[in-house]
Amino acid sequence: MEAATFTSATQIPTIGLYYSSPTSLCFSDSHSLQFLRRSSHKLKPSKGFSIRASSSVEDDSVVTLLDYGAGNVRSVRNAIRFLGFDIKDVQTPEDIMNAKRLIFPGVGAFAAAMDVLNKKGMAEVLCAYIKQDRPFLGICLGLQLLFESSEENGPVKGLGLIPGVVGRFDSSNGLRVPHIGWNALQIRKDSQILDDIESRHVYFVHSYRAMPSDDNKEWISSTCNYGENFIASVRRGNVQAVQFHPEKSGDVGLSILRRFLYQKCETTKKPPVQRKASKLAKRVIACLDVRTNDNGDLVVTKGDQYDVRENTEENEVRNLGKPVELAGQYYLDGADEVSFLNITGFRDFPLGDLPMLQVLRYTSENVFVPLTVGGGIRDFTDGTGRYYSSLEVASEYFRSGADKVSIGSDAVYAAEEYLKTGVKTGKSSLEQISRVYGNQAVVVSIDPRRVYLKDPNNVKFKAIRVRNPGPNGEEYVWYQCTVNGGREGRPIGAYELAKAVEELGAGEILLNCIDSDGQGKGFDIDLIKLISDAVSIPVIASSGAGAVEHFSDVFLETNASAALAAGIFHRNEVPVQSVKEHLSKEGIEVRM
Ligand code: 1PR
Repeated sequence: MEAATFTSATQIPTIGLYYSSPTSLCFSDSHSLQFLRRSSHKLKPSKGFSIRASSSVEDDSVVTLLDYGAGNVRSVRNAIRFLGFDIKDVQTPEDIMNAKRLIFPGVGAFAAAMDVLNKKGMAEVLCAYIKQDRPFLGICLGLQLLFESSEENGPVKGLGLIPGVVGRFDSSNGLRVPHIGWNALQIRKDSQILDDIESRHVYFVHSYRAMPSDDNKEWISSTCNYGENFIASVRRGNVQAVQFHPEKSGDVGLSILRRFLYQKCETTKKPPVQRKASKLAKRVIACLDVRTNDNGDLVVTKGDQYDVRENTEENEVRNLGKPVELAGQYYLDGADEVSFLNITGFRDFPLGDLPMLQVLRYTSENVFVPLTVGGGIRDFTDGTGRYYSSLEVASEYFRSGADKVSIGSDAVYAAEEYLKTGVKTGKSSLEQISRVYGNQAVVVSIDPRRVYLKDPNNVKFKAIRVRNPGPNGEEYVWYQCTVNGGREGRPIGAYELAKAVEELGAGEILLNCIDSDGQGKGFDIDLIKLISDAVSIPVIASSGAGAVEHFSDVFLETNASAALAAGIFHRNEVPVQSVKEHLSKEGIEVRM
């Protein structure tokens, strides 16, 4: 279908941005600035900028948000505020009926969400609001709840407005579940909010989906293919819902939200662009290892095989920039995700590390792609004897703007225990967090080191023949997991760990390699192939990227879903965009 754009009278520009300070964004082009002045929109100094609704809709510059308190909707709030709207939270069922436009970003599990809606007397009112064809935008679970029921821990009855049952993706044929990443939409009918998408990718993260059928076809505005065609969005009149996350889909996502919020604008046709999204894209992730330097400043650092200190007399911590600033830059450069690893989190208590939480808060105000944070996620008792569960630590990270948390050392201990006893206690940080926030929100970061072997039978862990033999000609290795930033080797291999954490509830694996870290000689293809073939959750290849070809190598030779780099991006050796252009030229689908 053809795309549309806004007429000049109510034109809503595509906004170019640059960072002027760690916490603020500014318009980069005069057109956008002129637009702001012309339509008397205000700049909000503390939040970078904001567009007020234009005078014709000034009274409508409030969005009602149905946040039933089950999890993190901070990103949706940030995106709404970024677009210049104020938020009114639903406190009572009447607030739903009084809404001029309602956004429902469902989070958590289907059953828990229905339970809250029913208990608060909101389910019935929500149905009435939607049946009256009032402006509504459901996001993710906010789409699924419109259906009759879900198989998630069920069957569980939904709102019953759309015929169909929400079921789990079938992973028995090797499909990686959760479906995480940037995928293409097939637009099925006119859907005003999707008019700017054309053939560009949007961000999905979910394990359950609704399927198209004759009974619900009049609702479907787009589908997406992931192993099968599932419903990506629905529309009937003023009621819309999307399975993907517009608040995490970069500028495309913001334009979807903008179109929902500025409904009164007329549209005109826009010529189609050349971008072609057809399937799940391989992701390119920028990683920021963060720690406090010797002056007490939080800096982005970078290790050489995990040694982050300069090789000088002072031996100071390598300083490659400011976390918020760099994260913002990578977002503008086209990174598909940004990861923060608090690399000394294992010895500091993360909730005592307020600057890290502050970094997340500032970053999430202006960066609209997924943010992962890791480091120090574990149960902890502080100096006063107060106990904090790992779930509380993770919750604070989510509240501060993280979409996923990454667990390193604590996942190793949990996997060791599980392999020893064969019992899932449900008490590990991994199990607790994935139970509450879903496994798509939990990444396990593995820090393995090569241990060379002459004979693979000499070890009880999975050993493989590698293409680069060891210092004494050894042809085999096993990959020993480490904890505490590589300081301590543990009696478990990366292969055994990966399989165990998948069973314990990890939704994704961030696969580092200490030997390759910071070397710029390419990813450890043997390791990445081993792990990405062993598990059915997505694997992020990490450590060793030094040139664009290393990214194509890892995607062509392994089943990695994403590739992460740090040093080459921090030192401006290779921009994110060059990596993507190269991958695209090699026929590997990426989000452009
Ligand atoms: O164990 O739960 O507290 O988590 C600590 C986290 O911090 C883990 O995810 C661990 O990987 C990370 N970490 C700990 N120490 C270091 C260090 O470098 N001294 N960083 C560290 C790990 C590895 C990558 C790096 C890639 C790409 N950093 O994330 O960014 O190797 O680098 P490159 O492209 O420059 O080669 P816990």
